[in-house]
Amino acid sequence: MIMSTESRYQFAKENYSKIGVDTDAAIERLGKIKISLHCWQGDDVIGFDHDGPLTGGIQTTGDYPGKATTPDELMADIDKALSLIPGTHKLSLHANYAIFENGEFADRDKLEPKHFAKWVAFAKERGLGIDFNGTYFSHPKAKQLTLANPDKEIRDFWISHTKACIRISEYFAAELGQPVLFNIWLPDGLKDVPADRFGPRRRTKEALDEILGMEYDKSKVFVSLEAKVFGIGMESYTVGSPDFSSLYATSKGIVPLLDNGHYHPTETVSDKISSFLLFNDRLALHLTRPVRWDSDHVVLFDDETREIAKEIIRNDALDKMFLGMDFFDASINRVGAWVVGMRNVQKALLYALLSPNKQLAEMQDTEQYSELMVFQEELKFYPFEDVWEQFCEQSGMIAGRDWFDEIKTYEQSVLSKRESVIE
Ligand code: RNT
Ligand code: ZN
Repeated sequence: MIMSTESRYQFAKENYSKIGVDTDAAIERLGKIKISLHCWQGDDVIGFDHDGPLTGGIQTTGDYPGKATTPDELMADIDKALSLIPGTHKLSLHANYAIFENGEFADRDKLEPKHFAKWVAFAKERGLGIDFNGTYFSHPKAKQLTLANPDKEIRDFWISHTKACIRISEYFAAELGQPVLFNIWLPDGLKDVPADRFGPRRRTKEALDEILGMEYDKSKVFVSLEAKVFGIGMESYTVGSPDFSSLYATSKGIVPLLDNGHYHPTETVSDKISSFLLFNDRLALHLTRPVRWDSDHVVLFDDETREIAKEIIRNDALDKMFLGMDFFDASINRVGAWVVGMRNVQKALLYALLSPNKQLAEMQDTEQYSELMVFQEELKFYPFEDVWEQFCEQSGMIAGRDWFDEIKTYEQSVLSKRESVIE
């Protein structure tokens, strides 16, 4: 006998209710969680303001055909991805995705809201929010050091860039009526053993202080600082290390941003979240998948992603979090990569929402460690899939892998016809 989605869901609902979990409530909560879709997966982090390669200690690998090379192409690809992702989300833009019209150009220190007007129109039409990122790489003034540069002129350039970005973030917030996360990730570092670790960090601290001294609406724009342990060509010293960035963000009352590809391989962001929540009002995440290093592979429904989701849900921290994705795989269909990553984050959150968190914590507090292990293992076999299917159906989305047929059709009819492929 083949059971309908509805009867399978009823069966799952009953099973979960026996352990005190309300599946309807979980689905409802999941439907409201916004995740920021990172625009840079669509074009290998190139953007529209320079011709040169991607620099700054990060790299994309692969040459899958059909990447977006114009704003219209990128927007069409984002639309395709969004059409296969349940819910209404946010778009994470980088400053180098400014759209210049009629031959106009503005360098990064001179960016203005009008250079993002097309993105605002795009977001408005789709009910999306926007998060923003300063771009301190792929630029002649970002050879090795930006805010840490000993040359005041270069430091000032990047200070101006950041201030311009904060003003643009205010514009996004005002236009879209939603708070904006503005993230600063600095690639500054050195390939070899430094002679002075203090100086570059002091200069960075002072530059950030100067930036944050500007007037901006702190109830609408949340500035975050992203920590990192190393970059390509910056193996020996990273100015914005985890210690520097966390201490700076926490002491200044801005938002720490944890990217789960930015730590030593046996460190986990899931273990860091609770500590940050104790000392910060807000916390931002870049969800990614590091394979042996900061490789920025597509997010999977894997142990660490689930563990991160559990920390958010069981600490009741959803309202404090900014969730964004950050990966760039150029070796596979880029639109499909977005969809898999977003859906996996949603699956991990659903998995966490379907966990009897109070009961489990009680077992820990009463030292029932064997029971706790047995129960946690058993939960892995609960009918999670049926609840996911119900969630997708309610959102008007395909639950199983058949959504990929749409990506294949899009590849045949759109991606494979792009100039970059035909040339
Ligand atoms: C780099 C950081 C940063 C970038 C994006 C493009 O290691 O993770 O967040 O990936 O800003
Ligand atoms: Zn990141």
